[in-house]
Amino acid sequence: MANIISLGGLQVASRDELGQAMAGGCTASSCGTKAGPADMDPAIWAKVKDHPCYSEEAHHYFARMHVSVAPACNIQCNYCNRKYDCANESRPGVVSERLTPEQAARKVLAVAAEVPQLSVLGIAGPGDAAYDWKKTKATFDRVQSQLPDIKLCLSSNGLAMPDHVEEIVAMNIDHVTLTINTLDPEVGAKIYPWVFFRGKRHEGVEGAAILLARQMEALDMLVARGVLVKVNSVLIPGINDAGMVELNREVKARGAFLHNIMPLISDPAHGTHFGLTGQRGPTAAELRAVQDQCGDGANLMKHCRQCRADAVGMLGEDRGQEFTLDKLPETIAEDGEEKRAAYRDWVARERADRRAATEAAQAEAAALAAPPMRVAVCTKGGGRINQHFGHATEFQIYEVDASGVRFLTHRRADNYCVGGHGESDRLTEIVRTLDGVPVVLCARIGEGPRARMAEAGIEVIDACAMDYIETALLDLYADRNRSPDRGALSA
Ligand code: CLF
Ligand code: SF4
Repeated sequence: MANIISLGGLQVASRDELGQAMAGGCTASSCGTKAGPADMDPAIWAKVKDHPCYSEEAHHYFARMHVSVAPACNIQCNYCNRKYDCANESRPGVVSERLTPEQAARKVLAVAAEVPQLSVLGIAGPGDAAYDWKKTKATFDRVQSQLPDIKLCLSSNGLAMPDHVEEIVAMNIDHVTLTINTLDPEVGAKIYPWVFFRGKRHEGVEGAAILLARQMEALDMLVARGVLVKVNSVLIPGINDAGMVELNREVKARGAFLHNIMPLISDPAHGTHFGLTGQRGPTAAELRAVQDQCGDGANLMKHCRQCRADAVGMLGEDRGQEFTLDKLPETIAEDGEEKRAAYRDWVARERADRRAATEAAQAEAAALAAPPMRVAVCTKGGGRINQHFGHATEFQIYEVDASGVRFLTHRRADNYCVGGHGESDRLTEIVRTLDGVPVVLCARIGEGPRARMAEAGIEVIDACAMDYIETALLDLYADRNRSPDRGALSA
């Protein structure tokens, strides 16, 4: 019987068919990501290549899932209301399903059987995975014994982390996120009203000083043992923004693998201290400015989606509602491991093809001397331009010039349906979302929306449908700067 592999609505009958289906009619390919196997130690590449958060390239191919099993927390953050998801690694607003370790393991098995892209299980709140360690460990132990190919990942405020580093290493957990918002206890006191440490509650600057010292201890211990540490920082205007560059330098000096500077999400409806007292989050421009200032610091993560604590799927999507406890099947399909192995084989071939094609396109673009171009891309994953403009819920923003292609950020846009109710409003919102980005590449667009976008000064091109993102961008850049008639990619 044919080996059916389901890829988010796409069903193909074998590894080769999977490759062909994803490749579509593409003639070009690419992958210009800096963080590839040529840029890092092979042992580190082996740890990050399938992790959608630790490798920008991997986020095009691999999915993560979170389970919420560790609700207890040992600190209070002013951006958190524990009735909601943990703001360290999730978007506040909706209560997650709290699971026992047994329930969580069942859910992971069910997802792994259905989603061949799944490569990582994370525990990321609400609560602290290191403080509520027994439940975290029980969950990871169960999953590891049944799904040894799934990587384990956890996120913590760091206070309890030094007590568990040896176990984390013994359990082969390669990825730990520490949320560190400042180096300064005075600033920390404005973020953390209290911490609970060694059986005692500590408030204000004293509590913040304990937390910050433990965070640095945890970072040092993990790095010394070869665990890849990502530092998350919540950017809070007027509170910790002035110290973010210094924090970036410090965590880089201590060996953090990535630094993820995330915007504060604050709303009175979330019931958080910051929400209720009117503390605002940063604008996109403020976030970008801080990230730009950190340009020479620790590698910055720019593709974070601030996931929910029960998120399932690729980073740009959330299939969590398909896998709530009540929807889990009685019997788990047995061919999940085979499907995941087939998918990984295909990704390895695809990556090699993409790199070779990018090198060729890059060679041509390298000879040109022109200003950088910003381009928005509609993609469903796989590193390709494979999404209809009307189905895009977010745009990935890239910059391309003679030195190559750089991913800048993603910008969210409401789901927009061609010909549907409110089309005009949605297009207006998309135009606003794409401020400063004059070109969009997508798989298809209707003539009406294309004309409307053109009126707003944004050119939408669907002539490179199914091409690899980087190759299409390099070809576009070369066409625009080589040819006075603006090149063959114009539709
Ligand atoms: Fe989850 Fe975090 Fe692991 Fe990723 S999320 S525990 S490192 S598997 Fe990723 Fe989500 Fe951003 Fe976190 S996109 S919020 S960085
Ligand atoms: Fe909330 Fe997470 Fe902070 Fe604990 S560490 S208070 S769960 S945001």
